[in-house]
Amino acid sequence: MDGTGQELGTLEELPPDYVDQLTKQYAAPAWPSLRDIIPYDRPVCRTQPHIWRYADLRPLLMRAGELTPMEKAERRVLMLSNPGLEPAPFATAGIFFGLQLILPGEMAPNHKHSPSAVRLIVEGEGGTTTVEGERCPMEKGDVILTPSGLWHEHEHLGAGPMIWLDALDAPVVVPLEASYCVAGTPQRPGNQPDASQTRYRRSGLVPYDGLGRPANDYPLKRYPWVEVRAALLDMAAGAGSADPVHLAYVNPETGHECMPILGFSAIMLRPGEERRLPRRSASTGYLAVEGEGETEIDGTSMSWQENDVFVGPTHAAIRHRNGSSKNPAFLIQVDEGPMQRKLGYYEEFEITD
Ligand code: 1HN
Repeated sequence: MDGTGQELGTLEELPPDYVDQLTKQYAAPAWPSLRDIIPYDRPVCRTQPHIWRYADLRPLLMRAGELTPMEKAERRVLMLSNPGLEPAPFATAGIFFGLQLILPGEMAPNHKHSPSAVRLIVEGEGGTTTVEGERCPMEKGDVILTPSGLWHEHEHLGAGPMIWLDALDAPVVVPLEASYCVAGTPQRPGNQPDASQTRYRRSGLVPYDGLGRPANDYPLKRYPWVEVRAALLDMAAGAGSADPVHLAYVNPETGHECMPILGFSAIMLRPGEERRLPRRSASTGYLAVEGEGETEIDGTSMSWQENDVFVGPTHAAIRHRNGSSKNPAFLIQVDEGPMQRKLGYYEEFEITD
């Protein structure tokens, strides 16, 4: 039954010879499958609420380090594949998540590609990602941008494994048949600190020499977690107890989201805090940077700990709970908000019940 109370015509009701002729012309009537394209009231989602626990995945990633040398991998990544989207190796309909490992002394060679990638650092010390000659140290919780078309390579001169979560917009770029990669020769990074420590040291201040010029697309590649965490704690101290403590990663020159397709933001849940979110048109992924808690997505409850990754579909009802009554918990959120806002279909729905 249709939402108007009207039954739409089916393929079976049409004369078989007519359907045959259409098929031969590679054409088809829309009305028998119209509701597959535009279902009433909310999309039909294949993406399922799902959690990948770090305790389960870390040993498997370390094993990949033993099984597959870097020369055989180019990028040693385990793809987090949503059970509802198989065989596509995507975490949600719009987000690719992969856990990447490099070991001491290894290098992931220089390349660039049309999908954009963002690194959310999970574990380790002494690794760097070099983006267009800017060497970015990788520290736990850091967010590092490697936007579409920019050269990037990873190197690990420290001790112990270096592990991070890759967030790519590949589920958007691949089906649109626009995904490809170019291999490069090693970069020659300068030895000066990255822009978060120099030109964009503090929000509200931008280099004077940029005034009046067109804004740079990616002036800041690295957002150090120590700064983000401190900003969240200070925001919480100044906020009303019911206000969300939630900061978006933006381009410091424009104030716009830091990436064009995927959005990145950091959430602090106060000790004991429980928060129900308005349903939103974007799908969502989370990395638990610190703490423990429980998140319910469309009725599926998932308890998480540090470094776990969990996701939900578009239009989902989401509720977070900090499992500790003593300590704050911190999540990094990923969604397709920037793309949906640009295309004009981003929505938030009021909580009605
Ligand atoms: C890629 O190029 C990287 O550059 C990481 O580190 C993960 C997953 C799929 C395709 C390309 C990287 C990737 C990737």
